[in-house]
Amino acid sequence: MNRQPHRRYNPLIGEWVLVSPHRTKRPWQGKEESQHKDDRPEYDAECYLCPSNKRAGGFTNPKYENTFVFTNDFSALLPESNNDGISENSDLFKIENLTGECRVICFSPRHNLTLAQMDVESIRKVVDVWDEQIAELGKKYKWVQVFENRGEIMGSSNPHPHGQVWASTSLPNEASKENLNQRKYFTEKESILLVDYLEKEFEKKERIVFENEHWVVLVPFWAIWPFETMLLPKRHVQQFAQLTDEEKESLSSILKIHLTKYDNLFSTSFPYTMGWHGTPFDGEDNQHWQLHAHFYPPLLRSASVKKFMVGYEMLAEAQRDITAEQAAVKLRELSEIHFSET
Ligand code: H2U
Ligand code: ZN
Repeated sequence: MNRQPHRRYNPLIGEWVLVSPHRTKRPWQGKEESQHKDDRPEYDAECYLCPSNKRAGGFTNPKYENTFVFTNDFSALLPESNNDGISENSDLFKIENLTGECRVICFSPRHNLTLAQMDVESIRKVVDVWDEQIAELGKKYKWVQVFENRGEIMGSSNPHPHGQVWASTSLPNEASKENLNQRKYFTEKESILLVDYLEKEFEKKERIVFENEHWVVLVPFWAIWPFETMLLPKRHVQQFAQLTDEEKESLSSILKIHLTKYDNLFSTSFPYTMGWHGTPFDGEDNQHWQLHAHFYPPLLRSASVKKFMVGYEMLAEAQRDITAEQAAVKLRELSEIHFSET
């Protein structure tokens, strides 16, 4: 299976990925991302997110000491929208109104850190903010998307350590696909898709990267991005609010290790988009849901060569060269000590 082209099915979203392991030997004369030396100061007077600084929206940040959450000054979703004039619901033209909120989460007052470089105690504060934000926004909105866009290559607009949360009255596409597929599996098998999947992965041991008492990081069988991973609790947990204090503590420490390994892969501050998927807040009991985080990093073979989702990917289906198993081996073997400290 490791050499021949094949397709793998992603049961979580109901889509296929083409795997072409024999292609890893092809020469590369394409784009190489320029590498910036990370010489950020601890505090940057020009940064919109540093404590006490003025933001682009005109507001001034408090002199925060741990985390700081504010409403995005350029929110993609708004709590009130008045779209009465443009409602349309025919077969070919549909418009749906939605409301929502977008917030920015500063992970640390220190401009020159990343989650990977923060200590476990400070990462725990970020975990608690995620927890609080999901609980608070979940009271008002059906879907709460916590995420982090890291690195210039991912379009992150600011190097200050931060993430975002967007909440909306309707389920976005990815949430909707995962909801549907997990529900279908639950109805047919009376068990939970990702819980069953994890059990099988523990038997096979081919794609597990790292585990601690409560959590596991693995490269999913159906991964699309070269070093894509999922982070899952070892027991059935539907939503953040169900995590115990101990589980949040060990989540903080597995995050530290996972992100350190990522940085060590190409000795660079590893870019990625990560985010949490838990039950929708739609009033259903949603037994079929299993909480998990996705990590989608774009780098392929070095700190400067990224994978592009173009051509066949845009027109036909996602494709990868290095297999999920090969990626898991690479990640597994990496040190848990950050390269900058050795
Ligand atoms: P990204 O780095 O992932 O783009 O996130 C930064 C967010 O911060 C972005 O959504 C917001 C941008 O709208 N922002 C503010 O709300 N106020 C500012 O002063 C700068 C950036
Ligand atoms: Zn800053």
